[in-house]
Amino acid sequence: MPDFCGIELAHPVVNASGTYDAIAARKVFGDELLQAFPFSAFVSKTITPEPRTGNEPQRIWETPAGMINSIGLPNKGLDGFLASDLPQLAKLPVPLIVSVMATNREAFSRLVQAVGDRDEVAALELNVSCPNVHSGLIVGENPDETEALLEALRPLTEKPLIVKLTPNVASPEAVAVAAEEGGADAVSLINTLKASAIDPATGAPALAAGHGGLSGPAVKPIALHQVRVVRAAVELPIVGMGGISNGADASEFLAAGAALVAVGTESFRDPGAGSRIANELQTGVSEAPRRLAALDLE
Ligand code: RRO
Repeated sequence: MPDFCGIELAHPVVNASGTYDAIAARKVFGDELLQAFPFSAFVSKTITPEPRTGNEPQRIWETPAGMINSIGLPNKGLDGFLASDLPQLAKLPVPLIVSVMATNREAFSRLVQAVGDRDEVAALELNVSCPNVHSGLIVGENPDETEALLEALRPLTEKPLIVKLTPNVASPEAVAVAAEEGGADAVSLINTLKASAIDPATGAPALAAGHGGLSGPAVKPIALHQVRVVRAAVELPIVGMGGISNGADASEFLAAGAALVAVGTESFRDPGAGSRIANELQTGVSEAPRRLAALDLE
């Protein structure tokens, strides 16, 4: 049984924030979902202080071995989350991690204080790495900003603070060190890689926002590399993610130094991926990786 920042988990597989809507899933699958919840902890979609409608469609575009999203952080805002989503998420049979994001330190503080005060919440993830919100500075791209943010937030709650790192920097390990020095309890990585697609039918950008973030098997080697360099730089536990679609992928992240793994894009294809991957990890048997069979790679 993994112990993650003092939270006991039944297995090491959680969801990547924003990739599994547990409230919608419960409506579709009914209470059966509560008996066979696919993840050992649930990480919420990121919330912001005020409600947001998100970006115009097209917001998702499939790519070879992955997808690009430009969702733009739609959410009910802090008050809507506390009143409407939190009571439903609290019924899930696993610990709840709430992902929060704001564009300045005061608003971040308000979120951390309000969410951290709730008994239903086991830990908070600080999303300092969303590629799809045009707020000027992305805090997580700058080690000094990251450390200063953590120093401001650390005293506001005793709950574990997990910092979600961006892959869109030359040295993610420098940001991880800054998070550790600022008082973070864990880091999670990777968020999505900045990416674009052109719709071949129109010759125009495929996503209404023009660009988005790439996830899925295509990003796995990059994610594994970043987990390795962050592992070498900090003592903090790591939640590793990026293109995990079976138990073999998950075990590579654990071997690279992650304490937990998160499943994101694969849940769009297989909503039960979390339990399948946890089971594959335990048995050591997962489906063979898909290969580029036409290429002679010897
Ligand atoms: O909502 C999004 O567009 C989004 C977020 Br907040 C994030 O952190 N990562 C991502 O790929 N998309």
